[in-house]
Amino acid sequence: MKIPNDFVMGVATAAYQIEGTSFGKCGPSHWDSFAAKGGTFQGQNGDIACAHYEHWQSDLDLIQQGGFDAYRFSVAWPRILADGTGQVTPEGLDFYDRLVDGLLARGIAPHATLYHWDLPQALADHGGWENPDIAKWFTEYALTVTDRLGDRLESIATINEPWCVTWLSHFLGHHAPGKTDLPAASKTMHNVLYAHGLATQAMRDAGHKNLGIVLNMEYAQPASDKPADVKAAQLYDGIYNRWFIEAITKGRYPSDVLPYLEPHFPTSWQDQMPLIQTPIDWLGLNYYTRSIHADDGTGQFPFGKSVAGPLNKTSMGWEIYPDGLEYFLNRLHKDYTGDLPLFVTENGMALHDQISANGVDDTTRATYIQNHIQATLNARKNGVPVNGYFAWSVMDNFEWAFGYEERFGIVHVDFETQIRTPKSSHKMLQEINKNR
Ligand code: IFM
Repeated sequence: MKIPNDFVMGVATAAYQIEGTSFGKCGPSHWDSFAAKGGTFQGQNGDIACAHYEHWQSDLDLIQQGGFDAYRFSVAWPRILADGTGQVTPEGLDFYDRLVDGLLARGIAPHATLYHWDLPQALADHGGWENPDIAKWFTEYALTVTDRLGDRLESIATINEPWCVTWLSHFLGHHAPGKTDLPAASKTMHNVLYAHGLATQAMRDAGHKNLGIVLNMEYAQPASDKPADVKAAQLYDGIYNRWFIEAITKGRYPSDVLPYLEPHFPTSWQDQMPLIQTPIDWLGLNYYTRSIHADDGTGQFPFGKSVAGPLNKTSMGWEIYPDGLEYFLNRLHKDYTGDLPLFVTENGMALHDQISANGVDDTTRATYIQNHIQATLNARKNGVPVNGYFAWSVMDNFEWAFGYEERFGIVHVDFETQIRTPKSSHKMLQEINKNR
């Protein structure tokens, strides 16, 4: 596989999944409470995770040894502002300052995401993403971080995967705060975008460059041609794939989904749409899988349920479908983003890897990654301005509700000893990166 010279090859992680919140002076987040309430596998949490807060230098060495151009990491809001607003924790900013300088010293471009799900518990206690004040709180935090790091960041993303922040966490209940409540979910579906718009504008006014957001998309297909199945898949696509991008690029919400959510919106929501449409400089796409949808027979929104599909699956049961990535890159370019630069900001697969004296043979993951890089390059060949690919993830880590059971890393982590072992997928990427 030949990667164009100007195509960015990167790897990604997120703060709560790797750093270890017991190190440094990190405040509590709603993931700590969600785990304590049994929301995660065996109640596991991010207290220690990969102890990256202590091992960050050797972790950056592993990225450098892989020959990557770029590293996408996230900043932990509770490390910067333990209560979410007000008093800044200098140790938190110092940590990311060292990290960014460490990346630059190794010739790796730092791409920061401001919010990758670790909401300070103090803000969760005030309604979290349901409270319209979240936009103001998030903007204060965004400016605090970028004021310190912005001069050295290659790109800044406001929020990772708004669908997970909102629908997955407040309607499906799978992520913190674990709600299953349509009014709550509806509020968050608007507030998250308003927070993104307000913070983007404030950062741009402060002179920061290369501002974007990271959306996840899932290829949604109906289980059959029956109108009810087709409607279930279409609404899933509307909530998951169209809601956020349509608001950001066109300043409106999809007309098939809006009537179900609008009754629960803040009254002034329409006045906030222009700010939500604040221009961005790039868009990140996280892509993993496709899903199949059937009528759930309840006669109630959102009318559908996911059913198992026939394709090969990851250890999390996610169908492997690289064509979906090419499809979304083409669809984004054609229907929404035009000439806006796109990046695949996450892609990877969960496997129950076995470590032996010979290391970790994860050929299945290596093939998954290669096929998705190829899908990305196909879209680029078709004229889509997709400028990079970031593999998820640098190392095995805390996979949210699945705890440490599911491994996505290209580097194996022994969570007892914190020993890192590069897997064969790391070697494969190293070769690809070397042969450019
Ligand atoms: O681990 C997550 C990441 O935090 C966000 N995107 C999907 C990954 C795999 O589930």
